Amino acid sequence: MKTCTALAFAICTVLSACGDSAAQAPQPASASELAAARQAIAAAGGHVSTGAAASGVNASSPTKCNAPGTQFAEARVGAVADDQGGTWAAPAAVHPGDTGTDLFNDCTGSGLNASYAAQLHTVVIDPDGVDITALIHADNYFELYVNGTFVCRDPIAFTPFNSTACRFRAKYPVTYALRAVDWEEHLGVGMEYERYNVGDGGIVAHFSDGTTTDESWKAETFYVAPLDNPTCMKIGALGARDSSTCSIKPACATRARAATCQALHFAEPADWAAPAFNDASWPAATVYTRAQFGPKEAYTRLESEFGDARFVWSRNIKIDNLVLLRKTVANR
Ligand SMILES: [Ca+2]
Ligand SMILES: [Ca+2]
Ligand SMILES: [Ca+2]
Repeated sequence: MKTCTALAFAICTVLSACGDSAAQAPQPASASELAAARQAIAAAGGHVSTGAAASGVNASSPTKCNAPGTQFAEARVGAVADDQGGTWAAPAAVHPGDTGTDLFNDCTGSGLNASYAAQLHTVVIDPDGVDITALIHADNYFELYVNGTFVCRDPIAFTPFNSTACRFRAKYPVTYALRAVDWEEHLGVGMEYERYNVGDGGIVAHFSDGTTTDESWKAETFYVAPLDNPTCMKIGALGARDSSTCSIKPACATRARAATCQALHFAEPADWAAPAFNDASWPAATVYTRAQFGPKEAYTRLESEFGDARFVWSRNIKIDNLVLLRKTVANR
């Protein structure tokens, strides 16, 4: 049942925002409020693109799986232009470095890898540090940096879902930094499958020094899509981004209208993973329930090894598609 009043019908028709949730939706903002919102986003470094990339290239990820019948989607990266002539990788550029050791990989591996511990090699960051092993499961892609140095990346950037182990030697205080991407098929508009589904993200990580993902981490979003209008993004006093009030089912999220979908892009600071980077303005990571995250076999088969690590992301697990997460541990 549409909830538009006669008076508001014309506005509702234009915005296509009169679904079941429209009763709770705020009144359309005035032109001056929208202009102020756009100005705040631009001042915070936000850039707007519209529509999907025309093409993409493989994201250093498999082009097929060994096992027939696996739900495979190739991870590709496209380029979209913003309204000021800038170009952005969508959903994200991928670090060219080494992949970690498979914990679970039923695409290019043989499923559960019971002998992963014997296959680990150590990335030496600080020669006088301690050896720490990370177990990571991401929906869909991660890169791990420790004390500002790249350690490993996810070998499968899209699907099927997998999990990965990486070992490194680092000295306390240790700054953990995860770069996480909810991958997409329709590059630049944050959607997947023929039905233009708005996919979701999430990541869970356990480190052998007892550090786990939880609300004590910081998490900031750098690519938000799909959006009917980027002015739904709220910018905090210190510049933190909050898309939690943006629709997770925008009207543009259909095959017919996807070309009108917009995206917000923010540049990743070159030193974002470094210990000295100031993440004071970043929001705390949001913890998601098991039901919200929906862990797959790549996690559930290893659940006891992940211990009490929590499923985390930024404040919008649906449309925040590139999320950087950090935590510094003083000592263990
Ligand atoms: Ca993956
Ligand atoms: Ca998404
Ligand atoms: Ca996903």
